[in-house]
Amino acid sequence: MRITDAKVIICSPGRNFVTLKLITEDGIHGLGDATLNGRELAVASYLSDHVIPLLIGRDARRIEDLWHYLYKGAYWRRGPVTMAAVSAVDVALWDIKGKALDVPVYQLLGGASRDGVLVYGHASGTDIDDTVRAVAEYARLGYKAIRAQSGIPGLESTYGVGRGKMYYEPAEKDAPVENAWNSELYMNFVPRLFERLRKEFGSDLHLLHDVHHRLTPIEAARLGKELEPYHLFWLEDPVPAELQESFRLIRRHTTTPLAVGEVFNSIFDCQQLIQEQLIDYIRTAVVHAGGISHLRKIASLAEMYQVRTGCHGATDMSPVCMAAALHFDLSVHNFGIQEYMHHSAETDRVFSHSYTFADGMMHPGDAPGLGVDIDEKLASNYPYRRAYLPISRKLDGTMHSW
Ligand code: CS2
Ligand code: MG
Repeated sequence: MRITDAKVIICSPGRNFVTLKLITEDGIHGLGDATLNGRELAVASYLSDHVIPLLIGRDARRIEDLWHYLYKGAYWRRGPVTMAAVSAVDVALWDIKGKALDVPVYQLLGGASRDGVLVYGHASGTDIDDTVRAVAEYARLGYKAIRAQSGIPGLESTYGVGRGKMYYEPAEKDAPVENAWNSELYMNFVPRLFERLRKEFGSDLHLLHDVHHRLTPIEAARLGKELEPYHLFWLEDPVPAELQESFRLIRRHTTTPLAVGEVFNSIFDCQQLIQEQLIDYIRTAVVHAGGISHLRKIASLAEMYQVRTGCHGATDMSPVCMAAALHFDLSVHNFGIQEYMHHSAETDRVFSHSYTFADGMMHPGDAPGLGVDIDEKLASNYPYRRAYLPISRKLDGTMHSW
C-alpha cells in the first residue's frame, strides 16, 4: 500500500489549522493535524519541503518504521516544529490503517478500556461572580469537570481567560497582545475564587485550574498548599518545566495534584517528572508529542509510575487531533481526563467528525479510521491569517515567564 500523494492544507475557519492529507495507491486517504499555534507555516514548510518528498512511494502500513525514519533520519531530533510534522504523518497513517482494515483506530490500539472519555471544559469570567456564572453554565451542559480561570483585580488582562462564554482563543491576529502579570495579586486571589466555587457547587464537581507556567517553584508550592481545602482535580503548569527537578520542591509542600506537559514534544521532556512521581497527570498532546505512536510510549512509561494522561485539547488542536486524542484516551489504560473546547461552527463545518459529547463524556465514534474528514473546497474559502500567542510582562515592564 504505497503512498502516492500528499498535501498540506492550510486554512483558517475561525482560527488557523495545518492539516496533512496522505493518499495511497488504493485511493484511501488519511489525515493528520500539524497545527502549531502562532508558528503554523514553519510546520507546513517542514512537511512540504522536507518530509513529503521522503514519503512518496513508501508503504503506508509501516507506521512504526516510518516514525523512526522521520525522527532519527533527520539527525536534528525533537523540537515543536519537527515533532508536529512527525505527529501529522503518524496520525494520518493510523487513519489509513483503520480505514484499510475497516475498524475505528481505538480497536487497533487494544480496544476500549472504558465506555467513554471524561472531558473538562473551560469556564472563565472577568471576576469571581462572572466565573461562577460560567461554571454554572458548563455544569448545566452536563460537564463533570470544569477548569475555572478568572480575571485578576488589578491586572488589565490575564492569559487563559476566554472571551465570550463558550469560546476560548488565546491567539491574536497580526501582532501579539501584551498581558500584565503580578504573582502576588494572582496568588492572593486564586484561593478566594476556589473557596467560592466550592461553596456554590459542593464537593462533587471536578474543578481544575491552569497557572500557564507563571510562578516560581516556591510560589507554586504556596498556591498548591492554599488550594488544598478545595480539592482541585489538578493544578496545571504551575512553573515552566524545562527544569524537571523544580517539581520536587512543589511536591514537597503540597498534596494538590499537578499536571504538566502541553508544550512537551517527546518522552525525554517528562521522563524525570514521571519516574520520580513529581506529577499526577501528563498533558502531552497527539499533535505536539509525536502522534499516537509516541504518546502511547509516554502513557506506558507513566502507567508504571501511576501517572495518568490528561491530553491538551484547546481549540488550536484541530478536530483531527481531537479525534485522534479520543481514540487514544478510550484505549489507554491509565487515562485520566481529556481537555475539550468547542470548536467554532466554521471549524466544525470544514472538519466533519464522528466524535460526540454527552453527559460530560466523549466518544470517538465507530467510523473506520479516525472518523474525521476535511472539506477542502470549503477550507479554501478561509485563507490563513498570521496570528500570535500573547506575551506577558510584569507591572514594571519586565518580560515574564522564564
Ligand atoms: C491552555 C491553552 O488549554 C490549555 O491548557 O494552556 O490555552 C494553551 O495556552 C494554548 O492551547 C496554546 O496554544
Ligand atoms: Mg494549559
